[in-house]
Amino acid sequence: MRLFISVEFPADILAALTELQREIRAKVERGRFKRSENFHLTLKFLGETPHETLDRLVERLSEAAKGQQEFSLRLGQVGVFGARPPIRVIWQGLAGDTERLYSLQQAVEKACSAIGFASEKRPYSPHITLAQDVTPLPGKPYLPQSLPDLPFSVREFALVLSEERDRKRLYTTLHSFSLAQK
Ligand code: 2AM
Repeated sequence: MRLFISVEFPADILAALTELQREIRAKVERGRFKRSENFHLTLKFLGETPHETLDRLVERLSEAAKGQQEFSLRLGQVGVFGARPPIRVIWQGLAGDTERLYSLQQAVEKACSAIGFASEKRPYSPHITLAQDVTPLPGKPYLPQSLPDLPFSVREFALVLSEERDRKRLYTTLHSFSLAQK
């Protein structure tokens, strides 16, 4: 099973991300645009995982969640990875209580490495992928200029199954983990 761990968004954030994606789409020649129901913030990518690891993983993640408090985020800057066309990723960044986000990511990382998942070597770079392999129009700015100021609460995170079905990427939440209340 191909798995990852992520934070999911409320409907107003999904709508704002969809609107940003629509704006970008209208300003570029082409690109791959993530389906809006698939927007999420990855905390850890686990990759192919044996079924028998699932119980231990859920147990460790439940413990990690209990030690982390709910917090608030909002949408931050839009940026790119791999700026030379075709642009590898256009992403939406996060602002707000990012200290707690980093703390949560580290707790998740620790829980996973305790049961044998390889630790991520690269520094955590929280982002929401909006588009990939984007060819911009020559001389035309493609990043949105203004951003909605929408705070949202992070009260849980999810263990997600990633599958390819009918040539579409399908994400299914297998388990949600509630954070400690403030
Ligand atoms: P991305 O948004 O930058 O593509 C499911 O694939 C999620 O795990 C995506 O959000 C993806 O990030 C993230 N991810 C992190 N490392 C990955 C990897 N090595 N392969 C695929 N996805 C990865």
